[in-house]
Amino acid sequence: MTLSENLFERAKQLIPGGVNSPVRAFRSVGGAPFFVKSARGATLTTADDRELIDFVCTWGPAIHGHNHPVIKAAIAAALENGTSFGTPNPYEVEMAELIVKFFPSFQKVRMCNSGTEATMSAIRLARGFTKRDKIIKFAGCYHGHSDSLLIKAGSGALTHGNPDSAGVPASFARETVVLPYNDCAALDAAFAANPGQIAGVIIEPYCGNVGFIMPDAGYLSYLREITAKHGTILIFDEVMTGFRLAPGGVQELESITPDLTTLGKIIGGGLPVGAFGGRADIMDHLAPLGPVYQAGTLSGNPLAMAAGIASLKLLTELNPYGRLDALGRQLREAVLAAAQAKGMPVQVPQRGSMFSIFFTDTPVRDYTTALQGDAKLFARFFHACLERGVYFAPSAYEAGFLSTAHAGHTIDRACEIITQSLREL
Ligand code: KE4
Repeated sequence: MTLSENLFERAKQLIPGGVNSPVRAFRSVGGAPFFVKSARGATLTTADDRELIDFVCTWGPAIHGHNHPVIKAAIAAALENGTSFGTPNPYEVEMAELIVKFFPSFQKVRMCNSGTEATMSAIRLARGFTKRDKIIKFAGCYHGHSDSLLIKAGSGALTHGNPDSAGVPASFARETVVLPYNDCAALDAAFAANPGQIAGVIIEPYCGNVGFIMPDAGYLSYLREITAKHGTILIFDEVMTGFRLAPGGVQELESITPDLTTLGKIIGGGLPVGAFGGRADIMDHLAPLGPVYQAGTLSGNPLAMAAGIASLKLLTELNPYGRLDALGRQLREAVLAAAQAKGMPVQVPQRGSMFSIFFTDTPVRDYTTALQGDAKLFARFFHACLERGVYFAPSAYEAGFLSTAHAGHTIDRACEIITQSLREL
């Protein structure tokens, strides 16, 4: 028995499924998860000393690679002064100023501890501000695990075949209208059927939780137009895409100004952080100024803030986005070439350092077409790569991520392994 196998057996005795987050359990790709004891750059080292080239990047935060010395030093320096004060601290102010600098749509921002908290709070704020109850989300988009949003959700919920989680009261689910992504007619119909009732629309402007899916030209501007027309709050969930695809996220790439935005992952530099923000007239409805309550013991935690500030400052210093896109294109070309050499249908949507691999000949543009991908073939591909030292997300419905640490020999080696794996599938 390997150390990972032993750890997994022990974990399963005490932790449901042996994991603290379902998608880690390998249930949709088969086999048992490995346990990681350390990570550095683009590499994970398992409990059994296997080195893996990592295309999950802890689900997005590790844009500079794992355990970056600058981020590590920032955490160590903050640690000298303590771990948590439960009072305002200087780091929170610096983080707020950095976020507002990168995201012009942010007039005010509130820190929290996860992407789930950020989206849950943004939805509550939209409801409190508009005094309406209904929200719109999109099939396959995943916004964390708060009740109103676990309806036709992506990521682990979709991976495990329960996009509509048990335990969500029907009364809650009724207030969530689920629409197909990339469908303007569906938006028209939903607003016509619920006049003056839609508090907010929450969307992953580029989807990263049903695989990686980008919007049709004009879709996001139509969404902005129709929400403004109906006094509905437009929430861009950029927990994954914020600072990942551009300093100012998708809203910078697409020149769209949402009313609220949620952030997470990269802004924590690998420590637990979430944030939400946007129009001041909406944000000022939050306690202690207004009637919408939201709070958190560790919100603005000094260690997490220090790590996130270091991560964001590194992005400013390095401006890695062109290089990350080149890495993404290199990986995309390798997959396309190897699959085409076998006459294997494959789609590899990619933008910057985000991508996914769908085994289908149908272009993937929403939840329905994503599900047409051959998940069984993906599982075989996943294990063929893992055996050779490349780790993709253990699900056909996740995005892959690259970091600046993948450059050079690492991406070349990974492309060789991917090519070999596809050839021998
Ligand atoms: P967290 O609560 O997991 O920090 O963030 C929830 C969330 C919100 N919005 C978007 C767009 C997200 O991608 C996420 C979380 N992403 C998943 C990966 N697809 C987290 C991995 C996991 O659930 O273990």
